[in-house]
Amino acid sequence: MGCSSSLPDGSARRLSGMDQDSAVAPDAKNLRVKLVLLGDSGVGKSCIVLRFVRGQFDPTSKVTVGASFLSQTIALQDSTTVKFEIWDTAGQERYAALAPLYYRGAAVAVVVYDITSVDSFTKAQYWVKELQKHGSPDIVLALVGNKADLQENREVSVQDGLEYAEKNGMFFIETSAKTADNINQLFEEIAKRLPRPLTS
Ligand SMILES: Nc1nc2c(ncn2[C@@H]2O[C@H](COP(=O)(O)OP(=O)(O)O)[C@@H](O)[C@H]2O)c(=O)[nH]1
Ligand SMILES: [Mg+2]
Repeated sequence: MGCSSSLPDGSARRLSGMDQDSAVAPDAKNLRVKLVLLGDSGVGKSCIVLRFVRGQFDPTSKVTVGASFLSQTIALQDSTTVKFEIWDTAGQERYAALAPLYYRGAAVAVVVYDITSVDSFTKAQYWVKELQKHGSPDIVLALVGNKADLQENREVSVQDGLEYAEKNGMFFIETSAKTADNINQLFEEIAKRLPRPLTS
């Protein structure tokens, strides 16, 4: 069971290929960025996307089938707009060899773990290393501890997440796709950290 961010009503565009090129578009005021989510299956990646794009949380929805692609635009205080083209996996996270196809050209990678699973935190560190080795050199990396609503089952401390992120030059935040806690903040903070193209 999991969130499906690939909904059949047309707002989620499905693409058959996974190799679309898109870094930051060359317009200083209207940025367009490819954002990928990485992390263990079940940590809540699809739910985070669905919460951000639709404002919904549906714990009973079906598992995503096929790579899905959703977009959401936000406006920053300096009147810049950022259009996130969000790539959600359909479980390709299980196949490490396929991952480079998925994160190629990504301007942003959001590495997600579940605060109730130390194994998922270990897996997140694997993805960070992978992205440092093979991702775009100026990629913006965010580390997200999701399911922050499940405090009583916590296995990964805030401190551990924060320290790891700081050591690796990442932005860190804990979220809950269920309660919507920090979901918009996650994307706003990423938007602020994007490299801006030079204006001519
Ligand atoms: N309590 C809680 N459950 C969550 C949260 N986010 C996702 N889940 C649940 O975790 C499971 C996996 O979520 P999903 O988004 O499919 O994970 P993915 O495999 O990483 O895409 C589902 O049963 C969700 O209902 C959250 O923030 N809090
Ligand atoms: Mg998913």
